[in-house]
Amino acid sequence: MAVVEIKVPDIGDFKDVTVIEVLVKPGDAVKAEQSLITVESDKASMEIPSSHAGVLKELMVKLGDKLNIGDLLALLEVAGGAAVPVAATAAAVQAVPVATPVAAAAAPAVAPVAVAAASATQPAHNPTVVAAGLPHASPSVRKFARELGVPLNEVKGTGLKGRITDKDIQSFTQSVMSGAVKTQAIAAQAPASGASGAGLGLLPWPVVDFTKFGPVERRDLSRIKKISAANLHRNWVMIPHVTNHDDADITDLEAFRVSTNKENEKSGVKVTMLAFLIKACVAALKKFPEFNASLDGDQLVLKQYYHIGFAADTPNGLMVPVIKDADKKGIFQISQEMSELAKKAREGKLSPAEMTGAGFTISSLGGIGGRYFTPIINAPEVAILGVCKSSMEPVWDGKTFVPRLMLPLSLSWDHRVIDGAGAARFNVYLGQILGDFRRVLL
Ligand code: CAO
Repeated sequence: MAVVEIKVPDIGDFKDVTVIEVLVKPGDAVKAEQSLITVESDKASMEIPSSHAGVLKELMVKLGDKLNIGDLLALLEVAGGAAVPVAATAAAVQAVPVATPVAAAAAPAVAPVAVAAASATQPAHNPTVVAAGLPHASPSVRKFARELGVPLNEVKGTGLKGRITDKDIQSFTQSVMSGAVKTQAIAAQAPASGASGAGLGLLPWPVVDFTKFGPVERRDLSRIKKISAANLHRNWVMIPHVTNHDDADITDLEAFRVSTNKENEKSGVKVTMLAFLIKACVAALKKFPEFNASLDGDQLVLKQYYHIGFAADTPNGLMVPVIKDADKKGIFQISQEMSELAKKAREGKLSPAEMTGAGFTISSLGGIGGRYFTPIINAPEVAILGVCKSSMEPVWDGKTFVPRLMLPLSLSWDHRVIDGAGAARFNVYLGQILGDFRRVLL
């Protein structure tokens, strides 16, 4: 028997993360890669796995402890002397962003309809409430709460020493549901102007037995889909979105991209249109800084860094890796990093650090098709650019129609921060850069 020290692996930029869950106890048989504890920063919660298989001899951490990379977590007795560790790197850490699968926001992921009236057993959900101390709940209860999008810090625990139980989660959900129904009733009595602004007055979700109409198959949503669904819902409902559509003439840029790829065939790096779009967006963000910002109460936080997220379609759902400091990188480096990050996203190996910090996001469906769409802003960002498939179109040059390669752009923006004129200017400027990249130098 050998004793192995299990330490906190590389968890990216996160410091002083709090232990919110201890998933094992001394004497437990632990498998390699089995989660030992859950830690949480303001951006993500992460399960930290064991690098070895063995029996837990001693646990060095407790709930509420603050941890950093390299801190000792546990001592593990492993069979024989030559146990081969599993790489407990950040990639092995199971990260669950607090907000979208990429973007980070501290608000709990739950539909704002929950702000409505509450039942007597559970207080109304309030997204601004930050509970003092850590909510106590077992891993299975936490999992249950996560699946339902219930913010644990707002649930009153009725178990031993205030622990939250399955029942508490159920009654919280019921209170939210009955709140929605009550709001509907209140809305029905309210003056037509709806001046109070309270509640959404929505109908309850229809409950349908689909088997009455034909055969069906039930499939569980993936973990990522569940998280992104709750976050997308919040972002869609809480942010007053407007989307401006425009076209950019990329005829010359595409010709340049194709010739660059031909010249550099042997380098193994394929220059993508998305890399040019990232660079063009950086230039536009520099000219219109309010697009690279976040709302914090009555203040706008203007970012002086240029980290650009890009949506990646993966078998498990949507992920948004982030190209950090895109202003300091060239097209080749951005293309290479993008292809590495997209590969990691598809393999489910993105670390929390690789998914956080974006100031602006691009969602490109260009490789797939379509004309325009309305992308949902990745809170706490205030704008997102959607890009569709370019196509040859007849464009009037003042004398005649000429064939030009046109790229459809769809910019969604937060009307609390940006107004229509600013958004139109952003798109026009972006189009000018994509039409002639020399403008970046001006
Ligand atoms: N117009 C026309 N063709 C385009 C294009 C555009 N705007 N953008 C890319 N293409 C073409 C490329 O030229 C390439 O063609 P070839 O294979 O002939 O060279 C092909 O589409 C694939 O493009 P790519 O390899 O350059 O990949 P990409 O940079 O377009 O996309 C990534 C990478 C990760 C963004 C993409 O794989 C992806 O996941 N897209 C989906 C994003 C998404 O789901 N967004 C929706 C979010 S909201 O739910």
